[in-house]
Amino acid sequence: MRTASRQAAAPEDSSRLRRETMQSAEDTIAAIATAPGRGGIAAVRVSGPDAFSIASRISGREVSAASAGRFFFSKFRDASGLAIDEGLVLVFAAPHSYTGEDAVEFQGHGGAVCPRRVLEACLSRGARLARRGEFSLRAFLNGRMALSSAEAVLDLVDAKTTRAADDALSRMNGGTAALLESLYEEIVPASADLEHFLDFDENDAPEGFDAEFSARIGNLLSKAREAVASVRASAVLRSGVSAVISGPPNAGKSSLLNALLGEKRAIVSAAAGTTRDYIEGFLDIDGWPVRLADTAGLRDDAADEAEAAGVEIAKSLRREADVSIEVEDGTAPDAPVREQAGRRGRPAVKVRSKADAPGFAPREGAIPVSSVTGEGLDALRAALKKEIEALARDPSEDCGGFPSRALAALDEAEKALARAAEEFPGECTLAANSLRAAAEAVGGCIGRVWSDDMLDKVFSRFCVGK
Ligand SMILES: Nc1nc2c(ncn2[C@@H]2O[C@H](COP(=O)(O)OP(=O)(O)OP(=O)(O)O)[C@@H](O)[C@H]2O)c(=O)[nH]1
Ligand SMILES: [Mg+2]
Repeated sequence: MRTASRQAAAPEDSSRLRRETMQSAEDTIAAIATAPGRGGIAAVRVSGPDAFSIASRISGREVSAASAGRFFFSKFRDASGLAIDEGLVLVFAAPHSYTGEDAVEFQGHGGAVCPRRVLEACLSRGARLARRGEFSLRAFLNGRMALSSAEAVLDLVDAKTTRAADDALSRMNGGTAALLESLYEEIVPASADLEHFLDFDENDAPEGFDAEFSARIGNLLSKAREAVASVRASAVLRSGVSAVISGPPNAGKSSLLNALLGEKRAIVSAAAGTTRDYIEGFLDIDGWPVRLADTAGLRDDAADEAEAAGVEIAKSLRREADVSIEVEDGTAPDAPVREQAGRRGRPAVKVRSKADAPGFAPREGAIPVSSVTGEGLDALRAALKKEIEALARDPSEDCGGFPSRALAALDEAEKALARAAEEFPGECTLAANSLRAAAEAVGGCIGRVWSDDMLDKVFSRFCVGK
């Protein structure tokens, strides 16, 4: 996935951010926590040392640590005593709040005016407007949240499909760490058993060990592969997939975009060269978030400068696409095929359009689709899903730095386990080294030390008192 957004900050950046925040942790911050626009309720969050005194002044009731975990109904008043809204005041005392600081949430009416007035009332009483992500940053700095969880919170808010939200929620709750932890917990005893086995003379080696241990390595390897796939899938869910529809003019590209989106987004006309600017829409393919783009028809003899520019954009989008969808006119006898793989070098998904039209002729390898009757759309969605799943598994895929440490550790462990599977039982000492490498890779990422854990495992075999 190409994603420039929210890559891990360079160390110096994060330490600067940390310094700034540490200096300003004396500040009380406030922000509207709900989305702007019409809505039943809106929440204004306040966090920091003055949160309770600000809440006391806005609600006219004494708010203190003693009110923690409670809520009450109240009018909200500005500095001049004017009632600006009314609703619930929720009180959280440090460290049991989202940020780990004293915090208050005002739940008032939604819309454009009320939440802004409540926020202004907080600011006029000494709070400062929170910077982007500052509540979560404070939660992280106060040890309320791991960095990977803080990042997952943003992903949860940004998630565009249920599946992406579920994934972010699981990462927020330490899903990736749990995955690494459980893999590590299995590699270390295997590693200890193999070391132990190496100590035996060939003759008194336990019966059947080879077959059993081979199966065990095989198990570990498939577990590591699953973990890698799951982390890669997280990266794809997070950044989404770009799919680009291209093909000759009049092939039915814009009609296909509209049919897939279920709305008339792009102009359709019988004239060739209708689409010039590219048109994007959002598609949910079995939970995978997809940005789908319709582009200008590819031809060398564009009618004018604008169309020629559109053709250039189409070519470059097609080159950069995660998934390329090529539409050919199913009623044109020998439509020129201009195949071009997407940036991953995988072949395009080919669509033969106008399957309902009288002159339609199918072609091997191209999905027959009618944007008029909807025929073939399910088959196309299934083909897209397959492509995205392949993309999610692709080890050469750049995951935009996310979550790079876990992924690098898992990749390394997977390689080491694959080596161990080859080496055992022929080269037991090498296999033991490979298992050790796998354990160290995963352990390093979750702050566990192989040698300590290994000693525990080995000594736990001794009797008490030995
Ligand atoms: N019968 C039938 N006609 C279709 C279908 N899809 C597109 N057409 C017709 O084909 C013509 C071209 O459709 P568009 O969707 O505008 O084609 P396009 O590939 O976007 O064309 P450009 O933007 O000019 O490159 C229009 O007259 C459509 O009504 C289809 O599935 N069935
Ligand atoms: Mg078009």
